[in-house]
Amino acid sequence: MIIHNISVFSVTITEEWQNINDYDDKDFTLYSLWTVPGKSASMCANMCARESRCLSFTWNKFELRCKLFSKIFYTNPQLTSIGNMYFKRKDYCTSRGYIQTSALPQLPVCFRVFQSIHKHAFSASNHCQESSATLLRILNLDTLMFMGKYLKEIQVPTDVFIDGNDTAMEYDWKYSDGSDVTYLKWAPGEPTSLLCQCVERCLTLQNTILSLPYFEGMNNIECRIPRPYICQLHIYA
Ligand SMILES: [Ca+2]
Repeated sequence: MIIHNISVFSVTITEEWQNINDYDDKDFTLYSLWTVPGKSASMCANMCARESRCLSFTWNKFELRCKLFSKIFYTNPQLTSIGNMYFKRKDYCTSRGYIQTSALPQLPVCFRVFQSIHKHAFSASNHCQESSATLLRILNLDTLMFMGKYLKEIQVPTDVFIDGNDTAMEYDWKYSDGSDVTYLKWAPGEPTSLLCQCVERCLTLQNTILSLPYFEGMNNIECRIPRPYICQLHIYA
């Protein structure tokens, strides 16, 4: 893969060229914001920089057109499109105060732990949404293990809220937008509410047991008790 640097007028767009001659932007239609004529990559960059939803774009040097997208793509170049140069916003995750994992092994995760501010589950979810984020959605074992290790490193002393609740129907876990939770990896003995004899309808990463550092998976827990929480920006596709 040949990576070139290219100068664009906007400082918020990465000058990154990802083997673009082979890039097929038809794969990205789902996240397309709009398609407009553009005489240069710089013109596209300036349009993208003025639109907060725009995270990346392609410029087709033969058709002289810009396609703007609401995601940053991690995909393999295809052989079906000629002349597309792909650009993405530079360090978008970290510039927002978030942390970007490496690919895990699919897409990176852009997350931020709010450790000192404790909120109850729905207030935490609202706080994430103020930044166009959601509570963290863990989609696979790699992400779960990464987050467990990270929470240990920063010494979070209690369970932390992630996205998911079964408030509508017990054991029918939904994300905050109402869609199905697709991956659940319970800590041993969970989900249960035997210890607290209470109603536990919100999802956490279990981080301590009897005040001892511990990590083994997810826990259902009371929604109304303020806790640390993790937000996630869904910027990769
Ligand atoms: Ca529980």
